Amino acid sequence: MKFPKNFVWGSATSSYQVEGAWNTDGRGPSIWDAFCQIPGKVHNNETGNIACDHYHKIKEDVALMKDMGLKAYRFSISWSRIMPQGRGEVNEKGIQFYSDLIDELLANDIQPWVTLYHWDLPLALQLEMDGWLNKNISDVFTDYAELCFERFGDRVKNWITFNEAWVVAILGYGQGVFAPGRISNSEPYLAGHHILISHAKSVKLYREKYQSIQNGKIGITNNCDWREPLTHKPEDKEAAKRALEFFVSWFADPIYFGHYPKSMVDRLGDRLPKFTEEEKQMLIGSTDFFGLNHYTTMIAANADEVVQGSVYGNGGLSEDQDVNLSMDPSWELTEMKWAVVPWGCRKLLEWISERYDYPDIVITENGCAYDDKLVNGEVNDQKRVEFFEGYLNACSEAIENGVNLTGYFIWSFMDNFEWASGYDKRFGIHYVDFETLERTPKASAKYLGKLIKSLS
Ligand code: PNW
Repeated sequence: MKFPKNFVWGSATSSYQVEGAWNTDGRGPSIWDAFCQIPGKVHNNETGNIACDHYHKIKEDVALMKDMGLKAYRFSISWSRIMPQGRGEVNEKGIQFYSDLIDELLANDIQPWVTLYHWDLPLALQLEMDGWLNKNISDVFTDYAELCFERFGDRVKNWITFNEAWVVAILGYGQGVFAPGRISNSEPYLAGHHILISHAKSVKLYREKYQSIQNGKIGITNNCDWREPLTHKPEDKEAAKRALEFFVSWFADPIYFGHYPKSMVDRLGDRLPKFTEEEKQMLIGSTDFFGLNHYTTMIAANADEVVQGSVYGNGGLSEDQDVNLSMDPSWELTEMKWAVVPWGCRKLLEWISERYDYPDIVITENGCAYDDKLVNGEVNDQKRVEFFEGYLNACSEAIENGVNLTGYFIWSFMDNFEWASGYDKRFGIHYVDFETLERTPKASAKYLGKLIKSLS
């Protein structure tokens, strides 16, 4: 494996998944606090009330990062922890928590990579203005972003506005399996549109007011699986391309080209909103890097009649794409039933590079869930070790083939609240005992630690 000298080796978490302390020190509720209260929405009706109690364990957790030789930690800010109502009043105790975390990271030579929105919208904004369905949310989000730039930007040099707008739109507003639990075939496109505008506005503000003084970078993270055509027939190749467009180009085309992909415009009619000329100009070039979360691969075929697939992993609203998805039965599956296909990662990196003219790409999440067990104080997650070996080899090949991959973040630093799956699915490279909250490095953490040290 070969990686550039200053490659960013990191690991990631998100606020609601790890912090806990849901009502501590003045934090306001988010839509995930509310969603977890609805019986049946989350596995065993679990919540993020305590999660990993990261809120009270930052010294311990940063020490574990340091042990592994990680160069960067990607975490997200809980909007309602620092602005309990989403706007107006600022909660200084919440600010203090993130400020302390940032200082602790820097004291240990670990770069903070901060995501502003990883799905935990302040509940007040859902109730008062209908969340991402209201166009005015872009100004509310930009005020929140400014508070973060103001308070943390002296020390934070890497910002990510949004994590996975696709998940918010499709799982939150299309299929209703994530907060706010809405089911619709048009709201996903409206919510996604407002997220894009919110992204562009906050980037504009950062660039005009903060970037020249603070010298940071700002971008957005989108998620995408690879779609491999079922056959060499042109219609299947088109179908695979269309599936990728409905997945990642939905959000990346506006940011690189100022408009949605033609395949979406053609199929969605009035359900796909339009950007004004001003919004287009604001969107074009509004990211300093291509943030990518990648987990799996599926096979795509042209469809005259669409078979309704699984809830997860369909990209776009499946009925809008005319694509049928399937998996090769020989592929190994993780506990999420996501297939392990390292070459899909390489092909996706190459596809993105070609379409968007070789941008700097940062993999801001890659990882897998397995049914880990703590035995005599150790977790032997050999499958996860092989997963990372495979995907990192694929990344190294992509770099050799001309992809400008500049960083890689392991999802996740530790087992945590895996959204609708609760604590049942373990993605961590550190095992968390959710009774005692004790952390144990898994075999994968040891393997990755050695690898990072040998490569950097
Ligand atoms: C990402 N899908 O979520 C998130 O950024 C993390 O918070 C999460 O824990 C991780 O991946 C593992 O799930 C996704 O349905 C959720 O394709 C669902 C999908 C993709 C990513």
